[in-house]
Amino acid sequence: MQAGSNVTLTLTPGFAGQAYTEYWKAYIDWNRDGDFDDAGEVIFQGNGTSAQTVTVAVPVNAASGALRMRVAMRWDLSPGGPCCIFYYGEVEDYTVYVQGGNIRVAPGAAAANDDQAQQSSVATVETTPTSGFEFTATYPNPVSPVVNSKVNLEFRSGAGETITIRVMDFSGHVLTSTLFEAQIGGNRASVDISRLAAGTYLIELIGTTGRRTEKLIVQ
Ligand SMILES: [Ca+2]
Ligand SMILES: [Ca+2]
Repeated sequence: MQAGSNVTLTLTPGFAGQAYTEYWKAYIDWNRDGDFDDAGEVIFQGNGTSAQTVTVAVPVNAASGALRMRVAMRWDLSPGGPCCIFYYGEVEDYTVYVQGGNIRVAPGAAAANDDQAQQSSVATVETTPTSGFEFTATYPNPVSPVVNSKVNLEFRSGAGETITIRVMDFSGHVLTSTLFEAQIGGNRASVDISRLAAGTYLIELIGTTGRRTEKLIVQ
């Protein structure tokens, strides 16, 4: 999705037998602060027995990179909030990719993101750090080894050199370690996660001028 553009989405209900009236509610965490509560984050509400066509206006100040989209479909009643529990229906999370929005905000800085969204009408550009690294996208994240054996890493590097990419658990145990030839500027690498158990991990980039970690959730 390009920031500032309109994207058309089709939500199609599946029925084992006859069609029922389903109520839909869909969200995108545009500012990537971990909730669907900010202005404009409800992208669709509606109901019907067949497919729903949704026009999504991608905000110009959306965060760039991977964002979470949640689609809830409930029989007979509105699904309520993004974390509502109900019996007849389904909730699915997706990852959408936005380009041309704001510079990606590191997960640890998420709390400040609401404020940043308000001052973000200023155009931003992808920057290359003068040293070390900057993650620009990690996807899919969360990842399921049943579906994807690898996680893609996009990051910017301040140096062209051989770096180490490690996956660690939260106790600091190194589970995998590989070498990667990083270029100055944008890079894309992948990490094999096929043998990781469900849990939360850290992906770490290590070079001579710095290191950077990113949280990875394996489902
Ligand atoms: Ca949000
Ligand atoms: Ca928020």
